[in-house]
Amino acid sequence: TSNNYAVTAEPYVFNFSPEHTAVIMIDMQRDFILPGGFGASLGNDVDRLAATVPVARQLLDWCRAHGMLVVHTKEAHKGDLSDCPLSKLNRGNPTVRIGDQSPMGRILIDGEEGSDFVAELTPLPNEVVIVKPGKGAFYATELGSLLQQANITHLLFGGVTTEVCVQTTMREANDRGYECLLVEDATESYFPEFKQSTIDMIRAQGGIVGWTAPLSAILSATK
Ligand code: TIU
Repeated sequence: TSNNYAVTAEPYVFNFSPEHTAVIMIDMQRDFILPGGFGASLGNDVDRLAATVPVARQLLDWCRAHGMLVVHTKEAHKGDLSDCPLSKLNRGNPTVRIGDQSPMGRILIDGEEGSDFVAELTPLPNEVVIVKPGKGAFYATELGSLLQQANITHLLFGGVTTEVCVQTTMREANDRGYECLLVEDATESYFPEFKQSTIDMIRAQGGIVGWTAPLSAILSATK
């Protein structure tokens, strides 16, 4: 099928067909967005990220209404930490480390309260959840084979944080041949200048990593 939707995007128009497009919502977890979790333990002001939640929800709802494949990722480790490299566990000087107890259970451990998605972005029963040990969603996960089996060629991205897990995953996807668009107001960073730089570098050089556009451009995409 032809790419029958046209989105006004940077650096130029992004064409896609919902049938061959997935939305990938990156790591909209309490551990990054709410106080007392992993993001806060690294010294970040997590309040910045909350504003992106309703926008991310609108993106998901548009994609759901258009029958698209919906993928949610979560950065989370096994309880025994066997999938967490020591380099990641020991990095920096956080107040609490991955696996330690927090007000939302053990930090960044799959199944714990903090590792779960914020309420507004709870996956529907028919949607895909990818648990990933790294920043990129392709590393050590089934995402690549799943997208291949579903005949996906195009990806829309939202989630947190823009320059860490979102950018890493978008670069991984770009190298695998996917046409990628980042929804600018459905993503956020603890550092506003890093978000803007990431958007700038993705769409520089004729779209070296992909496209970016605000949610309004998706909602008003022309057929
Ligand atoms: N620290 C930071 O900005 N992000 C992460 O550690 N993970 C994600 O981006 N999900």
